[in-house]
Amino acid sequence: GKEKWPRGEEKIWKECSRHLDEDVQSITKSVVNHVQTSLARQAYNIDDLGAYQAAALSVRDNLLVNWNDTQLHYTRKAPKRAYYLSLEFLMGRTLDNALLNLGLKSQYKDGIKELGFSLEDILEQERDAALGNGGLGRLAACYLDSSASQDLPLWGYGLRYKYGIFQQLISPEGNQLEAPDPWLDNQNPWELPRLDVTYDVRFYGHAERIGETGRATWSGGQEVLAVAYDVMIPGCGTKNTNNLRLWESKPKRGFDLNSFNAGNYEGAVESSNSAAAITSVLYPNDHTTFGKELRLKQQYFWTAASLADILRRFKNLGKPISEFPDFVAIQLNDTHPTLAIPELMRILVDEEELRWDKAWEIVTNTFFFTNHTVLPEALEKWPVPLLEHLLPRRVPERHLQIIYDINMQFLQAVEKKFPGDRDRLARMSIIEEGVPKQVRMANLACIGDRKVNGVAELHSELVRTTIMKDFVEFYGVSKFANVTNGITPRRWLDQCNPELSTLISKTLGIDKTVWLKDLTKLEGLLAHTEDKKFRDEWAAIKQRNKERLAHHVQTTLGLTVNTHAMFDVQIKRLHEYKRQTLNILGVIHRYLTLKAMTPEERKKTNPRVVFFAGKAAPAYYIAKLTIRLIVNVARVINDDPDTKNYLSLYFLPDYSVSLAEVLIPASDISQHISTAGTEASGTSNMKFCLNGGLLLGTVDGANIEIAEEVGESNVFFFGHLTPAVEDLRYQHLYHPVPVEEKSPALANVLNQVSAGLFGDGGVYEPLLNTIRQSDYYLITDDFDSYISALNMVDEAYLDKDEWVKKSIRTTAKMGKFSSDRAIMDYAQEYWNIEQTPVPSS
Ligand code: KOT
Repeated sequence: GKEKWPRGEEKIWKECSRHLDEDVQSITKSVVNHVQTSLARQAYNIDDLGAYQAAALSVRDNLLVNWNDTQLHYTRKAPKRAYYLSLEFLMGRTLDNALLNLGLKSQYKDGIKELGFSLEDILEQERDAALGNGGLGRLAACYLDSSASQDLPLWGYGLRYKYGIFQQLISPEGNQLEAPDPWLDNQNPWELPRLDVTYDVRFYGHAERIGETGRATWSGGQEVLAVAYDVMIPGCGTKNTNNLRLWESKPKRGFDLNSFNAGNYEGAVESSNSAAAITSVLYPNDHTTFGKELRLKQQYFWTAASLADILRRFKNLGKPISEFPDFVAIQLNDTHPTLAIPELMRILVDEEELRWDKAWEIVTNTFFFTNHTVLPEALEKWPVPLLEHLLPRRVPERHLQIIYDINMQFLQAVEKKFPGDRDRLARMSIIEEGVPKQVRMANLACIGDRKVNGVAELHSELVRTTIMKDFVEFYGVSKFANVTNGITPRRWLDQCNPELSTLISKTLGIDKTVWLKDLTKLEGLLAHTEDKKFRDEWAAIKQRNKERLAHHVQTTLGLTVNTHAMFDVQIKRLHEYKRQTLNILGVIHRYLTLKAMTPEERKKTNPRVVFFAGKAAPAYYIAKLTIRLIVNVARVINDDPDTKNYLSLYFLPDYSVSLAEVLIPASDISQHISTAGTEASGTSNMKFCLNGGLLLGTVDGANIEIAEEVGESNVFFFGHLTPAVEDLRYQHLYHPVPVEEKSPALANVLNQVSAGLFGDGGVYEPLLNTIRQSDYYLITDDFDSYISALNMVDEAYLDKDEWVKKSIRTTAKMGKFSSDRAIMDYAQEYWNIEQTPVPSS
């Protein structure tokens, strides 16, 4: 018979159901309740950390109400869903964002105050969830926020790393040191362990066929369990609360009792350690691939578990498998999850017993692929022997065989279209010949996907004309599109710059939840640029944000920052293509120029404070040397009584999402100065401009589209353009011109560094030689133009009133760069999913 549902009295279930705590009184009650029952503490022994934990648990209870309603609603309505597969989700802190999105910030502020704490202080207790390296991971986090805010049925899938991006320390000599980031040490209130949601994932081993059945048994190798942890993603101004499912690896069977009983204790726990190792740490490399076995294990473990979970959810709908692409769209964040393509083929052919062609049609209608870089060294390739060794061979070498089969069919089609073009076949093949052979993941991702997109107009064009050129000729251009990146204005304006948010709401005369969800409304600010009082308020907020940053530097580093100077900021991963070197050499040039001036002349200059922050990949020697140079230049110039009022320099250690939230609102000018054509998009450029900071940059990535929106007169552009880059590199190789001739100013700077002005010059030779020799990133070509751009910035800054107008105009025109626009673009143009708002009950 049919089971009675709910069990017990429906009335009692309903009456006892939890609702949002919306008044201050029930909020304080729930916080105190968590202090006593969840933390087992009391009023007399609770500190800021405890108060944070209790408040977080109470907010989590509220999130859960919405999360449950949302998941139930999605299940009942059964809309098509999208899944965002990303190895990185750089979330930062959660409490403040949850309060904003639940609309409970002021109530919690009051409630916390009644209990004797300040909300600002307890927010500071939270550790960042730093499960990402930089732009790619932060983009994934912004997209989750926007998907919930736009009521889109989207889940994220990633890994629950025990250790996030390393903590950066700076040694007395100025070297970067790395320490682990044990972010889960004081329990994470934002995740729900789903210890019952598990999947088996197998590595290594081999298969034997059972008789004539075609089925196979698997033996040997390693069996690992994927356990789900769910992270709630609240939307702004909506009940919709999406899910981020992170997998943790565990040994399948605890440990091996046989070895244990035989007295081999170490052997008994060894395999259990190796299972746990899979999700133990985020790889800290950005824009490089290392071919490490553990990284490949992470990728397979995560894609296999995610696909199994997605398939199980689809099967609950009771639809035929042929309708899979009508209910499921999967976005691959770069090539890292590309093994999902052969894995889905394996499931469809081996387990669902579909014919190859039918399975391939499903696969190529399900997946979508975003490329985030055209730098050749960042394109993933895996050695065939490594794949062969690692993947479970249920039927001998199943995944590789599938990859080979995909490749064969594809190359036959290419041959048909371009008969006899062997070079083309070699370039387009998934397998790169060589010793060893390698699997080109971007080729596989392109072939197995519905659409490929870049992340800004210029970048998407470069994808079409460089790395995917052959594929455009084969498939036609419509498969290759653009979705310019975006950022969430909730975190990157309202949370990080609450005063500016309040001023904007007041000036526009609308509630913030309205313009935060339709960012083009910011254009309304343009009508107020001539209002002196408004401009003064605007400038005063920038000033207070500078003071907040100065206070942060004072309390963390013990250094006093001149808040009357212009704040000039470059914060991002350290990489040669991002050209922090250009910036630091420019600082040295400015220092030398100031030194050569009389005291009277110096007084007429524009005082400047330069901030750097960013991590270098632990094995990236040149990037680490750049940090060392910055730190040592800072030491010298901050101490020089002749110049220190006019120029100072800070390297802020351990850059993070939370540090960005303090730095960005305080910037007058920020630098995005990559060699043209190398920065796919950049997203911090958008964050600075949204907060009224002006942009100094090259004609690259999203800088171009920002300038299109705010007008070229409001940005400072310099440097060679993308089409010139290839030529210049050619000249460097075949017609080298000494730096002395190209830029005497730069030559002088390099010589001063060599000569030891900032300590042992010899240390920096390898870095200086990258510039003197091949200069792949065109420092010598762009230096003079960079210096003139800096001078233009100074000149513009001296006209304070005009500067503030530029600042307002910049913020006003940033509507395009909301991640809400970007996520709706993916939803409509790619995934074909619909907004599915949860009715407010
Ligand atoms: C890292 C490793 C391999 C391939 C690509 C990457 C990568 C690219 N990591 N971060 N990116 C950045 O992605 C951002 C979001 O799209 C862009 O704004 C930025 O320009 C990329 O450098």
